[in-house]
Amino acid sequence: MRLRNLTSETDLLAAKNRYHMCKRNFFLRAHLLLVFTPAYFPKMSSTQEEASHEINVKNGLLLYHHPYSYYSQKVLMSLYEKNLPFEKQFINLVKEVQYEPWFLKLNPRGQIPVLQDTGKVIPDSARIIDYLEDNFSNGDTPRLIPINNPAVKEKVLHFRSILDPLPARVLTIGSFHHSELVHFPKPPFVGPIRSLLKNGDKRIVSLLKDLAETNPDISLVLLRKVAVYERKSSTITEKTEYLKLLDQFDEVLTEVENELASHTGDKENWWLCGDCFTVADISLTILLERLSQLGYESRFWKNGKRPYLEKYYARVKQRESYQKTIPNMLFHVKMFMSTYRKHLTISIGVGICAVIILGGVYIALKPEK
Ligand SMILES: N[C@@H](CCC(=O)N[C@@H](CS)C(=O)NCC(=O)O)C(=O)O
Repeated sequence: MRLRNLTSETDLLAAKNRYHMCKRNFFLRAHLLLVFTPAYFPKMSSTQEEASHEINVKNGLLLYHHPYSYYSQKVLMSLYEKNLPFEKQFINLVKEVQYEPWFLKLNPRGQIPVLQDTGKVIPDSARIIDYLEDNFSNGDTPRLIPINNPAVKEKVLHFRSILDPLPARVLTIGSFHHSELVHFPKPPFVGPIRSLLKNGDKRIVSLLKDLAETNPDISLVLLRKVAVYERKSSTITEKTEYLKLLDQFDEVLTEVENELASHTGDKENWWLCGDCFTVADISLTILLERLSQLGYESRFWKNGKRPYLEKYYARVKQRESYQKTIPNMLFHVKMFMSTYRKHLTISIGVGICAVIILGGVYIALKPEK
């Protein structure tokens, strides 16, 4: 009996100890979690390559870019297609790094992409692609504009001339104003990014006007950019005008579809203009990618609307250059966490605090057995 009592007293003591240990561990773990939460958010060291905010003079090719930028993607895909070694410097458009004085020295328009070839600076995607074509087209670096076949070259230049002027920015921002026109937009054009970009133009116009005042040497370039933003603003916001713009995309894609449909027999495996992948294919790929990300696949090619285009898009996604250029889901997650690091840390911190307080109250008030 006494032994049994002793055992039950020891059990009681052990249970009490376990209960207090548990309580201490709970607070210790919660505290550690709270302290180290920010460390779990990657700083994008490998993907985002946070800019050093200065001109980076190095030997070789250096591309100032953003992985989501339409025009940067064209250059990236060209560099990968040509197997050229190059370095990248991330320009954070969200933080408006493109308007910092050091970057305006590189490109007074405050736009990416910009290529630096040791001391030479080349802005504008089309100019960069032509520069690469003129200066790096031998051995392992294939031509993206064929020179030996005049008929193919003419076709490449024609498709480039109708694809390149399609206004990607207006298409993109307009889709956020008329979201009833799109179906299932994909990352990165989901969630808070949509409202960030939708409302970004007004802020950029006033920033450009301020910059033009403080930088008289480049004010003409900056004010010209303001004029373009203001001229395009009704196409973005007015639905009838925006629909007319979508018609322009339709017209171009119909011409592309007809060309692809004509590739029969031994031309079955052709790309847009011939058996070689060219700059016209790069322009088309990046356009299809953007339309898909915005949620326009069913409007422009899915459900039997343009079957050849649909097949082409599925095929081009298999190319290594596409996979290296277009960010994947893991990248989107990292980018999102990095952009909204502060907000996420605060929300999770608040959440954990609430759990600690409620957990503490529960444990403290729970009657001891
Ligand atoms: N014509 C230029 C257009 C470049 C362009 O519009 N870049 C966008 C990113 S896709 C940009 O830098 N936007 C930032 C801004 O204008 O503030 C090209 O082909 O490179």
